[in-house]
Amino acid sequence: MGFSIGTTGAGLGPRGALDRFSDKVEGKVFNLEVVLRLLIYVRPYWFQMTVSVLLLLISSALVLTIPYLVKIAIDQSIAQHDLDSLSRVTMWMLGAFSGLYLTSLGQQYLLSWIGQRVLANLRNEMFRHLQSLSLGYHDTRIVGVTLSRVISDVAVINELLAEGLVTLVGDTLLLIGIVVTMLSMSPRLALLTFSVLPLMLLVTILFARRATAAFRQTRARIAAVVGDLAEGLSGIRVIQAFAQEDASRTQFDAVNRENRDAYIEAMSLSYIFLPSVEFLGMVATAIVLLFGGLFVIRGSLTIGVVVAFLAYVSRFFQPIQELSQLYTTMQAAMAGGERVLNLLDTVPDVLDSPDAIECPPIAGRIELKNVSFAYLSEPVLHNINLVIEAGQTVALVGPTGAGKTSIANLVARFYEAAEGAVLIDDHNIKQIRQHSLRSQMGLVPQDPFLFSGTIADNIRFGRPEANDNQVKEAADLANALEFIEAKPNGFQTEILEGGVNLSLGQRQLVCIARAVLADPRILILDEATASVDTMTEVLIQEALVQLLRGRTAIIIAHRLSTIQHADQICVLDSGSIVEMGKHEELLARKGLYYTLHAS
Ligand code: M5T
Ligand code: MG
Repeated sequence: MGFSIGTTGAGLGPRGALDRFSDKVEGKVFNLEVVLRLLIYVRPYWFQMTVSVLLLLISSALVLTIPYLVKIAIDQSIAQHDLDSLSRVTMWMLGAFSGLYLTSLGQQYLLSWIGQRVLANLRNEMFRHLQSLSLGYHDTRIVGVTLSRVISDVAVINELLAEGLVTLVGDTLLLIGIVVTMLSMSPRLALLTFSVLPLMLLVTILFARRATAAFRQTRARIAAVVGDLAEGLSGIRVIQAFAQEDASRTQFDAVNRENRDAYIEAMSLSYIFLPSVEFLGMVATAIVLLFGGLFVIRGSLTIGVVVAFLAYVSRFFQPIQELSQLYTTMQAAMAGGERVLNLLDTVPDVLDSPDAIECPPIAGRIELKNVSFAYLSEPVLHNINLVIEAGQTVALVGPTGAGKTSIANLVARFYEAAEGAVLIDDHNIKQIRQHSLRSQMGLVPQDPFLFSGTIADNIRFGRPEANDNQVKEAADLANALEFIEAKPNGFQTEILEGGVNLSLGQRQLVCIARAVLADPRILILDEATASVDTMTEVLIQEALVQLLRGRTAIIIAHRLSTIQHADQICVLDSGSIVEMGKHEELLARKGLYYTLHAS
């Protein structure tokens, strides 16, 4: 069953920055479907949950008992000058206090025990799901926003599941209990005390309405802060390079200020509301004192009842405060829950068909048959036909934006071809499990990515069980050995996130070594544009000869010198294959290849 996305929108101002991050799901305070689905995550802990609810019931009952014991102590023991009974009641009271202490302690502990487990499980599941979503999904999402899904949306759901629902049950029971006890002790005084309730109800409703809107604003704006921060940090090089720190700061300052103001507004409502509730509580206390006192003077009520009433009244308003705050928590959790479930419900664009096979070791023949493709709506590849026999090397060349990387993306099945078919060894790529296909494929991407960790870790990435010798051999084959050994820590050199402490050429060499070590049947090498000096280029070329032996390879080259020995050169222009043949043939033809080569 799908989830409807709220149509109310977040009602944000006209700022573009905010719209990018805005909440699309807001509004409902209670969404049964969301709650039921989220409760599934609590189900494994049903036993602990039951115990926790039992403890809650006991502690609520104890809360109710204590003022009653005070009444007995005053009316029966003290008034009757009965020391025995007084000490007995006091013992009871101490027992009740200790019970209350222990039950609330146990209950709180259990709740956070359950809550943190639910939180961690949900985050794990989201992470796993994010991993399974194809690049088509990630391309169109802002990383900061995805982060806030996994971090803050999940946290607010947890707040609801762990504390909210229990508060709801506990506080409601406590309220009912107090009302019933007060009514049974003295209906007259109880009704007089409850005369403040309509006013209280009014204040609460007014608050809840305003607070809903205000807190919604804060959530939309905190997402904007996170999104802006993430973008500002990942783009820090460019920002600094163009000396745009001021502009970037101004923009951050703006979203930050909006967040601050929205928060202050939301909090101010609480600052008005909470003291109002307290004030009404004082009024109720005054009523109890005045009328209770009057009844005592007239002899129609005992002092003990008045004292017990004072205690009940002071307990009465706390659940009301908590419940009205729960209202905003619930709203946030419903919105967060819907967003999280939407994410979990997103089906990857690239899906293995149910009868997809575990791919046997492949020979490595690749065929693209009438393939057309678009990332979003604009077509990028038109009717591509290309056959690469097992063991052959094919070079893709062409001007920037021609679609070379896109062909590689389709062969690696990062995206699904809209029309036509990609075949590997005569299997349609859709009929092969992604995992089994990619484990036989090595990719050196255009922007070589390295993880934080050592150089050795990075080379070993695709084959974690490889020993140090094999790592070294791979580095040697990739011609990376020389630069690695020149580093003071050699293979143990720590690489910073993204590999920023290596040059682009060095990063590419490490990525090539990584691909060598994984020993794939099919190798795709997307050469980084002109990032490599002539020396490194010679190294890479030498490495390639070693690397390609006995494999099928797709080489995307910007320097045509790299690919003169390819079995076939395929020239792309604007998403179509315009020429195909060997180096000499293509030169002789004096077409696009000739022009590219000449330049
Ligand atoms: C071909 C678009 C791009 C271009 C066209 C990789 C990628 C590309 N595109 C997207 O919309 N999303 C993407 O993730 O597709 O791009 P390409 O295949 O990357 O071209 P290329 O590899 O031949 O170019 P280059 O510069 O690497 O030599 O219109 O907008
Ligand atoms: Mg490219």
